[in-house]
Amino acid sequence: MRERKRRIVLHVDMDHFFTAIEERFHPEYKGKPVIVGADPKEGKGRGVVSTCNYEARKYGVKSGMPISRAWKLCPHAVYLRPNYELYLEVSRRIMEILKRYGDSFEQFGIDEAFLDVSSKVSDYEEARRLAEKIKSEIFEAEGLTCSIGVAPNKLVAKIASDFQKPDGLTVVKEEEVRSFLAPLPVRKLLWVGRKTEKKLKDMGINTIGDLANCDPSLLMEKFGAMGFQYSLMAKGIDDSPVGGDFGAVKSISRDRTFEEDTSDVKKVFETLSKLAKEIHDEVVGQNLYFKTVTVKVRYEDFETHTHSKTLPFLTNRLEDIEKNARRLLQPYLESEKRIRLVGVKVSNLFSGEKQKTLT
Ligand code: TTP
Ligand code: MG
Repeated sequence: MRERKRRIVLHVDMDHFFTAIEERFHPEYKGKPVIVGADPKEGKGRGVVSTCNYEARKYGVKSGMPISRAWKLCPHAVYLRPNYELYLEVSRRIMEILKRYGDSFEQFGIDEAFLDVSSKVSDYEEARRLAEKIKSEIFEAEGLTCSIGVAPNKLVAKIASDFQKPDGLTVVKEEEVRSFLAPLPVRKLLWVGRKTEKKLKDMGINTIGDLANCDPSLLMEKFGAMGFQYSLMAKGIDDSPVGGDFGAVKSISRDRTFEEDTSDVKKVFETLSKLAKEIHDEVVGQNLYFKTVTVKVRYEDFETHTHSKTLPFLTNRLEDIEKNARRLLQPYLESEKRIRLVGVKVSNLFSGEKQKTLT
């Protein structure tokens, strides 16, 4: 059997990123629950929580939850609207720090990155010290904490960074991978969404350990080729390179819930343009190119549709987001029903650095 090259990979994830930045610029918020997201309007607000700090999480508040629900759980929190420009600026500076530490580097979302440090350290003890150094450098430069996972690959490093949040550092050596993953719920694996989780549960598979012990051919019967992939993931096997594509999950999206359900086409298109602009800022800020544009629409009765177009070329232009989003949304505006929410997403992302080597 071909021997796999030994690797050491770090995954860095900033702690409660948006609220941590807000706290840093407003020390008076420290110790209080802080929530960044839509305007709660005394519980009547629409839209969702972007993120919240760990004080707010104690009350059960979570990313993606309706802001009205957050208000019920924690009315005395500090509620703030997001300031994406500021968050992107801080993100950019942190990524500059991280880049210097790896043989290769891959940003993953606004506040996460992978680093391959295989040639920089000779063992896991040295890797742990390097991770500590990175944590203190980010803290000194930005006053923010992060959590780091150290492991033989991206899959395990990502799960490890989440293991002792906030301000955590979890090292999983090669020989510890199976026992580290075994007790965790299957949902911790990237790609295992709610639907897959449910199907696995019906098969009596709850933990990653259960999944690892399941006959791969049984999984393939149920999930096709993906079943084999699940089996490998559950065993902690992942050869994907840092800086390579980590699958089709990478995307940038924004959505907006209207103050009141609307049939006003002009208003919907204006909102769509605003979302396109926000996404474009992030695309350019992260030096990315995209191929696929998706729109989402939710009607007043919560019926939800998404519709995508994959372009024949890579682009980073605002007009390619905006025009395609409009075109994709158009048919949904002909419905009798009023619209509650619209969203835009770009996916099939490629980094500009790679793009340069292609052309
Ligand atoms: P995450 O890293 O998922 O969350 P977090 O950094 O707030 O908290 P944690 O300590 O658990 O890592 O996302 C990073 C930022 O992305 C987050 O601060 C806000 C934004 N975000 C949204 O706007 N909507 C979402 O649904 C999620 C999950 C994140
Ligand atoms: Mg984070």
